[in-house]
Amino acid sequence: MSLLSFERRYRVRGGTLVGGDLFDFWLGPFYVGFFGFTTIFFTLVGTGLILVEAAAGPTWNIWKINVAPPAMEYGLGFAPLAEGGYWQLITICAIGAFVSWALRQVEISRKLGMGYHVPVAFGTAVFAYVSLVVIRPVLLGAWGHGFPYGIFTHLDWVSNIGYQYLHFHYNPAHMIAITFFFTTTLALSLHGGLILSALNPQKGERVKTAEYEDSFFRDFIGYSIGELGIHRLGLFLALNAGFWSAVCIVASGPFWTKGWPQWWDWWLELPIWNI
Ligand code: 07D
Ligand code: 07D
Ligand code: U10
Repeated sequence: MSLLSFERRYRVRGGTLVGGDLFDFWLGPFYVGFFGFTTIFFTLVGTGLILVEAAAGPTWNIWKINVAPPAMEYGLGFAPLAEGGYWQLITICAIGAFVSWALRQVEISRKLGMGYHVPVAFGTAVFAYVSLVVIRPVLLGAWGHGFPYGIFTHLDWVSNIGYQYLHFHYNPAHMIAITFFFTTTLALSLHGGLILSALNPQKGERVKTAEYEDSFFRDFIGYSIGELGIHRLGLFLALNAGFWSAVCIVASGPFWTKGWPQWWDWWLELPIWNI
């Protein structure tokens, strides 16, 4: 069935969470839905606010534009627009747009009678973002702990926060997150490589079946996780990468204020060394 005739068959009403039939239509290839409108709304307003702040700032250089969060003195209150208020409004728009995007994925999944795996996966990225600009700042008592919106300034923030804890690589949750990121890449490269090697043969060769794919890994490492299994594993690895990232940054400050190398002193303090 070609993609176009498939779309005609499945572009049917229903599955919406909000708005009933009102927003239940497509514009070109895009499903709109209530959350399509809210995505566009928050994106336009948020991007507009970045442009307003940029217009007031010293540069239009895309790498250097910066929208800074309020100074620490404002705590968890509202700041005047030019002193971090824009950052606060942009953060609201960003969360509005990201959550709308996830809910639009939910509506599309419902329409097609599919699982919610994609929105759950995107939800983990949104959670990581919210941990940086809401959860950690609230736990520390000031919006000023959020990261600034600028291509290079957000890198400066990551570096500065890293060195505030002396050596961020000693943060155990950061280690776990990094290991999951690296393992995700390893898994994707093995999976991408295996599928291409089987399904995209040289001219004149036959396409190979799943049995070949299984046999490759059985011959190679003695075990094949299987067709469904590799996708479960991939999702598990990627979700954990985002989740442990959120843990590593929320831990820094609210739950651990010294340098991360000192965290490992628990090892030296184990009672077994004192007997
Ligand atoms: C490939 C999907 C496409 C998405 C892209 C990003 C914008 C921003 C905004 C001018 C994989 C589009 C970018 C809309 C323009 C303004 C105001 C996704 C793909 C191409 N970062 N970060 C980048 C964001 C944080 C860090 C690049 C966003 C944390 C480091 C891009 C967020 C920390 C490095 C970018 C965010 C952090 C980067 C490439 C939000 C820890 C780099 C991103 C909303 C997570 C790299 C100059 C990419 C770079 C980079 C965007 C958050 C660290 C500009 C939107 C605070 C160390 N980040 N980032 O490919 O080259 O993602 O920076 O949380 O080295 Mg970042
Ligand atoms: C937050 C992005 C969410 C994005 C969303 C979507 C749009 C739309 C539109 C394209 C989480 C945005 C979409 C805007 C675009 C169109 C059309 C993703 C987010 C919702 N670190 N470190 C991490 C490594 C060091 C430090 C995470 C490695 C140093 C701090 C990850 C190294 C010091 C923080 C990671 C390394 C340091 C981190 C980031 C190596 C600095 C964080 C991934 C090899 C001196 C951050 C939650 C992530 C974190 C974080 C990896 C080094 C500091 C595990 C591999 C030693 C302060 N580091 N790091 O979180 O945990 O993605 O954030 O050296 O805050 Mg680190
Ligand atoms: C995977 C897979 C698989 C596949 C796949 C894929 C994973 C085996 C079957 C998918 C993978 C790929 C295609 C590979 C490449 C992907 C990446 C590397 C990931 C990164 C992706 C990108 C960088 C691309 C990003 C592009 C995006 C996000 C699209 C941008 C589009 C839009 C902004 C439009 C979105 C549409 C919406 C929100 C709804 C419809 C709206 C419109 C059409 C606009 C019109 C507007 C309105 C109607 C609203 C009007 C506005 C209002 C009311 C607000 C007004 C307010 C004011 C203030 C003015 O495993 O299987 O193969 O392919």
